[in-house]
Amino acid sequence: MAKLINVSFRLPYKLTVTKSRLSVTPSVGGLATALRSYFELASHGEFDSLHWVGISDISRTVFERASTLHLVEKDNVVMHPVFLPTQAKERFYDGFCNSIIWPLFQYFPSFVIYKQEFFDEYVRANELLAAQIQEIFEPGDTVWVHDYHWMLLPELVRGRIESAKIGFFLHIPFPSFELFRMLPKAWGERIARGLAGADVIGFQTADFASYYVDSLRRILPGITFQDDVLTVNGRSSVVKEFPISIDFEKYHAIAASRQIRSAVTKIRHRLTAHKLILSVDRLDYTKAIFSRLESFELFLEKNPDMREKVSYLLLLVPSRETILKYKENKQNVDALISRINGLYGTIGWTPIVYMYKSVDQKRLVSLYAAADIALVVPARDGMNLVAKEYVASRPDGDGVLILSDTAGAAEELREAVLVNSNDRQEIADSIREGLKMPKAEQRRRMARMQEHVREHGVLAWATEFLESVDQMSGLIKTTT
Ligand code: ADQ
Repeated sequence: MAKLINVSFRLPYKLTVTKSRLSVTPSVGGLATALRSYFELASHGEFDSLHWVGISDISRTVFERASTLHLVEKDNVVMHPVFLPTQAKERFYDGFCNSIIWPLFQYFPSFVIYKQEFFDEYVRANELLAAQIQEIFEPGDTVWVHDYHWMLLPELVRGRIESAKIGFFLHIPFPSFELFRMLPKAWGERIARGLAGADVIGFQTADFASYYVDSLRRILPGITFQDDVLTVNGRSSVVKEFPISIDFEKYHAIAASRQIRSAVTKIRHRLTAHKLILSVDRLDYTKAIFSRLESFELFLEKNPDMREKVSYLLLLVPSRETILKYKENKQNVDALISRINGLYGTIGWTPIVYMYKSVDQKRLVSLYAAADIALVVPARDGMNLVAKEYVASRPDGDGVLILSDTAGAAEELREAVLVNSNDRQEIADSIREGLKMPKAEQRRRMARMQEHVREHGVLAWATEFLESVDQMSGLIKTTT
């Protein structure tokens, strides 16, 4: 009875307690969405059950008042919530994860707040998870660790269970050594070694994989790397790219449904402007919303003939609102939207339609399907699933994707209109180009992107990753 034990910061379902009753609702976010799709699609391969370890949204006291069990089961996923006291969670999550690793790995080094107590809490949280995994682990199980919150876990789990099959996947970029070396030496070493405890260390792109190997080489003497196999102290791991994806068919089918087609007609009818540009993001400084708005403003300034003929729908989901940089970013974005709308708006036309909330999947797909252009121009992104979701949600094969060349997705979606996220002039010109692009050209580009996303969906992603973990750990066992 082999289990797949997934580990991520968040559980795939959000736990809340109202009137002493525990309720369990799906979480929003790239990883949760992608993995839920995988488990809906797959017959779970060799696994009999899927377990998930992550940090609880509610405190231990509140949880225990509502549930007598230590785990929660929903849609065949057995969740093991781990509880962190408020201060520990702040230092670990807001602190080390999101005020150190997130900005550094996404090339915002001046946003990093270096504090030893953040790192200490990061170590403690990783140790706590390792203990939890050991408790539920049985021989034959596979542990799949996700993302930058748990970079010490592979080594910690390996230390407790030598024979465990362990995979690690990093959803965000791994930076070049020049950035990585900005971490205090002891922290960098722990992280680099921590990852090397896995049988497979997966990245979104081949560049990120090579940056990791390069950093490790400069930190630890005597490592070797050949044909994607890294060897540290006689122990081998596969290091390579596994670009994450989406459930193409699901988005495509929703977009083609009668319900969504009629929703699209309504959206277009309501917008007085003829053309619709859409952005969908978490409100995060790495998504470069501010400079995107400036680019749109530049477009309006340079193209007076297009005013009142285009609306820009900005759908932002609230994110990490307790962190100062996020609060500042939101204030700046809000102020810029009102300035642009105040300057260019008319009685019948609001240039930027701003929604600051999460919407459900059908609503999201109806917006993708209604948009002439998806403007996806983050400063840095490990992958960016929004770009792939837009491509999948175009059943008639038209639409224009404007995409940053610094998003991982740009490695695969080469037929998008690729731009530099800092080049406002280039983005403004691309908007004009996109609005004028003949349908035949749109279809030619979209067809190739759809073919790629269809063939490289989330099921293939997870299957290839898990098969690679299985092969690698088998190889290690037979050679030792
Ligand atoms: P994120 O930075 O969260 O993920 P992204 O890949 O764009 O970025 O995923 C966001 C997800 O949230 C998408 O599925 C999108 O549909 C959804 N979403 C965004 N805004 C929404 C809204 N207002 N309402 C509803 N849903 C919304 C991290 C990395 C990425 C990487 C993913 C997956 O930063 O680079 O692609 O993990 O590995």
